[in-house]
Amino acid sequence: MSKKYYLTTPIYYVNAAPHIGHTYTTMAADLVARWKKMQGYDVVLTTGTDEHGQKIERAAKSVKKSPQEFTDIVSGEFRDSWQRLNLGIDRFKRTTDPEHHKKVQALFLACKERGHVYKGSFTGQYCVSCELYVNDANQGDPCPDCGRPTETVTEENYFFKLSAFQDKLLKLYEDQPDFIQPDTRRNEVMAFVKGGLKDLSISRTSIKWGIPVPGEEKHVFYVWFDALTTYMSAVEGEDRWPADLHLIGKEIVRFHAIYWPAFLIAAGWPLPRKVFAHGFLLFGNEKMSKTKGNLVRALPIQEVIGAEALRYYLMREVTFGQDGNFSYDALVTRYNSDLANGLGNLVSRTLSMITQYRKGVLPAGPGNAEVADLARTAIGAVREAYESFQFSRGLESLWSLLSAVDKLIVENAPWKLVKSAEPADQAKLDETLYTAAETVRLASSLLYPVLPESTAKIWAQLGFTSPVAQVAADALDWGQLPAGQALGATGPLFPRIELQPAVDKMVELELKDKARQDALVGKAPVAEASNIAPLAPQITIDDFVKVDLRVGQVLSAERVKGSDKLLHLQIDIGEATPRTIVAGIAEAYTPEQMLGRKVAIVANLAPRKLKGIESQGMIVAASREGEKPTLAGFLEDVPVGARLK
Ligand code: ME8
Repeated sequence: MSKKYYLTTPIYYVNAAPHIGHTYTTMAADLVARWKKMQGYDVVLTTGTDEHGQKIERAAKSVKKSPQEFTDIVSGEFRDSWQRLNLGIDRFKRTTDPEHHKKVQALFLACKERGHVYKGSFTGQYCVSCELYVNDANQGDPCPDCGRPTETVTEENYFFKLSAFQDKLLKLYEDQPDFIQPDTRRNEVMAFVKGGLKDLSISRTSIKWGIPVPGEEKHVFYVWFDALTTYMSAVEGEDRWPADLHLIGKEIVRFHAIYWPAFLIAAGWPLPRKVFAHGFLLFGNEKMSKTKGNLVRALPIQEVIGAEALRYYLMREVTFGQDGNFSYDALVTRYNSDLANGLGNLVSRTLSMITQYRKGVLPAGPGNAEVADLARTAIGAVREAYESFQFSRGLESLWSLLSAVDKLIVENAPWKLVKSAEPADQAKLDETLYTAAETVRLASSLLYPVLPESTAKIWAQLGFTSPVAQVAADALDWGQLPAGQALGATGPLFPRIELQPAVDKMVELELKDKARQDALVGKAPVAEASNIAPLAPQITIDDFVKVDLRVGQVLSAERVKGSDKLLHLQIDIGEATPRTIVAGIAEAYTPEQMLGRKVAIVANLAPRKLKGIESQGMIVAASREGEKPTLAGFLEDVPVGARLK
C-alpha cells in the first residue's frame, strides 16, 4: 500500500467571493498534491468553506437571503472556481455540513471530559469584522488586524483553558522544529507563546448562525473551534488524520499553530505534522481587501491568459513564504518571457528540427554529457525546492537548464550539421536533438505540478500516448526518452500575447466579475421606492437644535415582561445616574447584543410610560415601513455624552 499524504488549504469565509488570494493558496496546495502523487503518495487535498458567524449572518441579510441560501450560493462559487481552474480538490468540506457539526461537538466533549473547558463570563473588546476578541485592548482601541474600532462586549462564554498549554506547546515546537514553517513564523509563534497565553472563548450566546454547543440551548461554537475541526471532519472515517500539511496564509498562523494543537492535545487526539504559512499577495503594493475594493479575481485572468499562466506566474514571481505584489503587467511579461519564449520556443524549435531533420522520429541517447549533468543537478534542486516549498527557486533552476540547452543548440547549429555528410556531424546532430528533446521531456515532468495541462500537451507532442508514465517518480531521471518513438501532432503551446490589450481585457472582465459578485455577496440592494416613508415637512436649523441627541452606552438590558417588542435598558449618557429607556427593538436585538453597545439617544424627549416603566428618552434606529429597526451606531469610537449635531 502506498504511503498517505493529507494536505489542506484554509476553509474560506463565504462573506467574500473567491479572489486571487484564495486562489494562490489553493494553487500552491494543488502543486504540492501533484508533486506528492508523483512521488507515489496516495494524496488527499481538502479545501472548503467557513460558513458560520455574525459576519456571514450580516452579509446574508444585506442581500436579503437566509444564511443557508447565502452560504449555498457563495460556497458554490468557490467549488466552481476550483473546478474551472483545474485544481484537483479531493474533499470539499462546508462547516454547515451535519457531519462536521458532529465532529466539532465531539471535540468539545472530549476537551470537556478531560477538564479543559469551563463556563465563564467575559467582557472584552471585540472586532465584529474579524470575529476576534482583541487581547489587552481597552475600550475604543482599534482592531490590530483590520483597524476598525472594537466594540465592548459582555457575554456568557465557554472557555478553553489555553493558558494551561504554554509548556506543552513550547515542547511541541522544540521537539518538532518544522511543525511551523517558515522559521520566521515559527519564531513569531514561539515568542507569542512565551509571552503567556490567555484562556480562549470558544462559544457565543449572541450569535444564532453556528453549531450548537451540546447541552446548551443558547451557545453556539465560536469561529475557530468550529472552523479548524473541518480538517478532521473532511476525512472522517477515512483513516487520513493526522494531516501532513496545513497550508495557510500568514495571518492565521496563530490559530493553526497555537489554538489547533492545543485543542487536539486537550482532546487527546493526534496533531497535524506541519503548518506552512505563506505571505500576502499585494496589489499595487497594498493589502487586498473587500473594503478597499482592490481584490483581483482569478477567473477573468484565466479567460484571457489561462489558469496555468497565472499559476506559473504566482509560483515563479513570489517567494513562497514572503509577501509579493501581483500585477497584470508582470503576469503578461512573465508569460511571454518564460512560457512563450523560454519553454514554448524550446519545445517548438526542438520538435520542428526533429520533424525536418529526422522525419519526426526521436534519435537515440545518451545526449550531451554536460547538459545531462546540469539536468541531474536541476532535478535535485527542483526536488529539494518543491519539498521545502521554495517553488520559485525550483523554477529558476529549471529555467537555467532550458537556457543551457538553448545555448547548446546555438553552438552546435543543427541547421549546419544537417547539411554535412560527415558521420561525426550526423552523430552530433543526433546528440543535440536528443539532448534538447530529453531536456524538454524531463523539464515537463518536473513542471507537471505547476503546469499539469501544458505538460500533458508536451508529452503528447513528444509522442507519448500514456502521460501517466511521465508523472512517475522514475521519469525524473536523465535518459528516459525512447529512441525511435514517433512524435505526435505538434502545435503552439503558449502563443505570445500582446501586453496592453491583454491587460485591458483582464481589467475589463475583472470589473464585470466584481459587479456580478458584489450582487451575490454584498452590496445592499437599492431600496424599492414604494417602501420608503414620505419625507416629513421641512424644518429650520432652530427646530433641529431643539432635539438633543447624545451618545449613550448600554449598561444593562432585559426584556419587558408581557411584550415581544420592548427592551428595558439602562443607558449611561454621562449624567450622574443612568437613564431608563424602553425601546421597541426586542424583535431585532437580544438583551445580550445590547450590552456595552454605544447608541444614539434623544435625550430631551418628555418621559412617557411604556408597560408601566417610565422611559426617559429614545434610541435612534432606522427602519423602513414594516421592517425591523437597525440601531444607529458609530464607526469610530466616541465618548459617552457626546452630542450629535
Ligand atoms: O481566514 N494573499 O478565511 P479567509 C495571500 N475562514 N493569501 C490570501 C490573501 C492574500 N491577499 N487573501 C486570502 C479565513 N488569502 C478562515 C480560515 S481555516 C480553519 C479558517 C488566503 O476567507 C490565505 O490562505 O479570510 C489566507 O490564510 C486565507 O485565504 C484566508 O481566507
